[in-house]
Amino acid sequence: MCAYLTRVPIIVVLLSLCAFAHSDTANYYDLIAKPEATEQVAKAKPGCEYKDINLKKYGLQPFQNPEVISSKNGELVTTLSVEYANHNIGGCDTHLRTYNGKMVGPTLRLKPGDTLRVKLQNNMPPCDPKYPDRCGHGKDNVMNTPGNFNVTNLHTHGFHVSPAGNSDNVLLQIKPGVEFDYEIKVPPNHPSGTFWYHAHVHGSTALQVSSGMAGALIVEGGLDDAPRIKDLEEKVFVFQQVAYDCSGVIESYESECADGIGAFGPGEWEKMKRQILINGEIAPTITMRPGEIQRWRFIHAGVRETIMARVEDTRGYAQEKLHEIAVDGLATGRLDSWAKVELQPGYRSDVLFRAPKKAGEYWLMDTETAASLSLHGITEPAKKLARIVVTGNPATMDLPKPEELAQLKAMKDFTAQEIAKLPETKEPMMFYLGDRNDIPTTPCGEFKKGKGSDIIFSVNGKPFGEAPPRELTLNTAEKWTLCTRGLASGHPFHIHVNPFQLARLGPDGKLQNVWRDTLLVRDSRNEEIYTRYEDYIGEFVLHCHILDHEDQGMMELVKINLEGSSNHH
Ligand SMILES: [Cu+2]
Repeated sequence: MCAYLTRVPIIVVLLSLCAFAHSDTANYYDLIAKPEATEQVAKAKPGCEYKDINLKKYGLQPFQNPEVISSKNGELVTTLSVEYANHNIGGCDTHLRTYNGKMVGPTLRLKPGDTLRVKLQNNMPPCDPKYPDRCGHGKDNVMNTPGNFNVTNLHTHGFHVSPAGNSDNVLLQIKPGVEFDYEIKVPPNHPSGTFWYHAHVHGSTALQVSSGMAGALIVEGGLDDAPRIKDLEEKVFVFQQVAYDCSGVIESYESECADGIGAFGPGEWEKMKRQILINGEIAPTITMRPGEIQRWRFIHAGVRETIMARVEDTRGYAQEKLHEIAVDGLATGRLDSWAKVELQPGYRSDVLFRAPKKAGEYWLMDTETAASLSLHGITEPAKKLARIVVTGNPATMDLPKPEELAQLKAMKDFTAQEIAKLPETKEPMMFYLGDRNDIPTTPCGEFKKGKGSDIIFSVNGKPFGEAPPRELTLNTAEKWTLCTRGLASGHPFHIHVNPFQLARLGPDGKLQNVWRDTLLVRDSRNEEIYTRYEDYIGEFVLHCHILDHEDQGMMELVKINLEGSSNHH
């Protein structure tokens, strides 16, 4: 259907519909006409067909952490080159946008108080009016149309740093042939933990991140120095959902492949049968001694689906739990022992894992997510993420003690009394995907589906660029209500610069406080979060971390003003 649409004038609405055109079960499918049966079908490049990947042949190699670049004398100085590279993934010769030609960006490690100096070189092919989606939003250059595919920038996801100038400024656009020096000052009191970086130009975020343009960003200290953690073998897992199409490329939202599979629509990732990669590798093999404990830093750098991480034996029975010590990089001060760790796009989780006592083969699985709980309303079948081989002499190792972790908690919680007194932010944050005529009359109000098909991706009914910035005041704290309304069942909320506190259900079924920078907001439940605006003024964004939703408008500009200079009180 989308290939067919390219023969008629392209308008935003049609592009939006393309993103949904191939789902059988999504609840918004009935808005969309069925594709013509006679559609032209492009032939897959050999090895790039949409079929299961042979793990024995293309995976199971020893687990490898990404290359590490560490700060020295208070500075981390490095270059990230954005360039095409050829890699064979599961038998398919791909040609994808990368950092430094690698399938995963280097891990950047620094300390609180350090300065991150990244020279970002855009070595993509030059802008060319013949390809209007490479340096602009398509032929008519309409905002919130996917585009800017060869334009880039750098976002330090989860960092509490300045969003202005040449710091974590995602409003910058680095064009092909341009290089730019980022200088990101990590404050001396910055929490230690697992963060990540990725490209974030409006229009191309999904396309670039889903090509593998992401890497781990680690602030050292804190948990790293704790007894019973500091000597553990550490692994970084950058989970990637690289959605290369039947030609081994990601160049368009309008696939030329069989049945249109390969664009960013719900269900298409499942139909592509691509593997979730870890640091660019297919199902790597982790070798551990019986009883050995390792520290794993999970980063969901994918854009397509939920990962429910669990360790199983080869018959599918759950094994040792994953003991979570940090959420979105921030030490919780606890050991939360989960049967499954939930990772939505943008989430991080630091876990301790103790290998089973019995030698043998185990698997880190992404267990099935039911349609009712999945991001796109479609069942996500179980997937193998990594093989764990337990072998050798047993190790006797202890998990950290509660008091050792408690003193390392990264953030100071709001007390119940403080929460009771917190003012509500100006208006709730409602993710709305649906017809322009069906927007609830008040944010987070009731949604009634009409018959229209003027689909928008929005915050509070305003696609990005249609609303003035949400203005906030430095050194204040507020309570926010987050909700999802419209045709999709949930969107992961991410806000730059300042993390937020919320109460979640812990593994014991009781509410517990946690600080995050990314949170899935389901339409079945409004979320309440608490946040302080500290240290930094300037403009930045909040958005849905299903990045193709962001690129199509599900993003809002946020502006933090100095005290006394805001205009909304
Ligand atoms: Cu979304």
